[in-house]
Amino acid sequence: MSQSTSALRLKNFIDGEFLAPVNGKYLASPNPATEETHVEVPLSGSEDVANAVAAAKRAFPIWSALTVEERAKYLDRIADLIDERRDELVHAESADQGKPVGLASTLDIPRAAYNFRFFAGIIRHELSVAAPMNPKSFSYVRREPIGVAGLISPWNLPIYLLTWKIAPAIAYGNTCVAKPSEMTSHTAAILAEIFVQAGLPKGVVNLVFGLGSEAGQALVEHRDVKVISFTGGTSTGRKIAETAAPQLKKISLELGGKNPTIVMKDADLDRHMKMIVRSSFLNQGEICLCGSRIYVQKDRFEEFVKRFVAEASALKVGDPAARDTFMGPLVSREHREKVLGFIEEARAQGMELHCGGGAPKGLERGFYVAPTVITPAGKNLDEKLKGLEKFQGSRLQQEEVFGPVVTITPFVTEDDVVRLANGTRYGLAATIWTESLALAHGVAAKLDAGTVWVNGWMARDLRMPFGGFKESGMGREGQLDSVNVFTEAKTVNIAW
Ligand code: TXE
Repeated sequence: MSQSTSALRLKNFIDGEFLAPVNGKYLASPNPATEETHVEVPLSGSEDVANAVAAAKRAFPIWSALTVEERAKYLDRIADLIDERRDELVHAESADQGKPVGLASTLDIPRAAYNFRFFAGIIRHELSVAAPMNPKSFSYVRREPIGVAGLISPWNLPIYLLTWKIAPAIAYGNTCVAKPSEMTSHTAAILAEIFVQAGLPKGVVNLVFGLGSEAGQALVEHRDVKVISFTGGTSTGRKIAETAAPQLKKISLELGGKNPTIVMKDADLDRHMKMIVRSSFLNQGEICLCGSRIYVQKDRFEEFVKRFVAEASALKVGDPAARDTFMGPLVSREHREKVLGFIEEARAQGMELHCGGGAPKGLERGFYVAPTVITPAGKNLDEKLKGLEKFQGSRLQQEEVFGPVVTITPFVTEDDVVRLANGTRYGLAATIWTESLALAHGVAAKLDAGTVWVNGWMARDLRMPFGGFKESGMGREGQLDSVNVFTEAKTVNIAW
């Protein structure tokens, strides 16, 4: 905690006003590349949350009574303003999170604008179900907004994921209180200015900054918050579910992943290697969809490891403000320690480290970790195959590292790889790399994963359901699914 005067001090956004937290306390949030304080984040408490929820509750009757077209126009205006302030948002996101500006300008910020445009389009075109029951009656479905939505988002894709929640929540007529991650709140504060510029009625979106255990917990506990949409770690998701359950509050949870990348022996590596590497290390591996367990059919294992390590070692790691940087620093010192802890444990267990393992040379300042590739213990392929079960049970193969660390494991048959791929408590995403259509369909059908990509990665079609199997989440979001999260369905039957 600090009270330094040079860093920008953020304010909560409640009822259209920019307000200091009631307790006057702030958290210093560092720039991960320089370790210097980048912004000071309000350490809001339950009073701030209560004020924000009350404002959202007051705004609800007016906002929910607007026509679809009126609400869609606000969303379009917000999207246009995000585009207009794109450079400012890119630099704020990069300095706050550590992601390279090249990525923020091509992925995070355009997607934030698109989230609003997408849901504006959806509500304009959405139809509801109606069906005749007999010659003298028919039924139809009304989709009604729920009220105040609580939106809790993480630090890895800060504005991208925050807007993925705000846009559908308000598109469907709800008002909301959002709590961004305490580690990356800067772009959310700029978004609040955009809401004012767009003329969004006060109280429709409120932003309360602070710790998960305080502001986040208070938001989930609040009785007037009728639905919670959360993206973050699995253990936090479990805590939120426990808090929400006694109130029977609606929740949607997008949680962690330990995603398998399945490389069959017929994979076209000349075409796809760059994408496989990208899927492992984009955003420093801090994307819940990154592949972190690569399984390669044994015939191609040695070749694959060699080519993958060469590509990974050549990635440009460094200053996230430089245009040609591929990987910046990790989000925080604590997270870097956690990631390095996994690598140390792997070393201690005799696993083979092929590259990375610590900060790249010359990048001792900042929370950098070089792209790291690990294979099972053993001098050759046969020894590695023998130790497979033990390797599969290791913490490195079972827990989400959420950093630039991947394992490469050989496998023999299709059945083996399906068993290994499904052998964790997670089930968010998977990729399959093969030239065989039959194999692709067959393996995709057997995987425990909310999304399976074949010969590609991160192609996000927002109309499709997004979410996880097993402990990777509860519920889905996306075109037909966000409507379920953010509305109640009411069936009306009319007889005459
Ligand atoms: O996330 P948290 P953390 C994974 C990743 C990472 C781990 C922990 O493995 O190492 O989770 O990261 C708020 N009530 N992912 O600790 O705590 C918190 O303030 C209400 C995967 O940073 O889950 C923040 O706004 N809210 C992931 C949000 O929850 C609470 C992205 C997420 O933080 C709360 C991030 C509480 N009791 C981490 N406690 C993904 N799936 O993309 C915390 N929060």
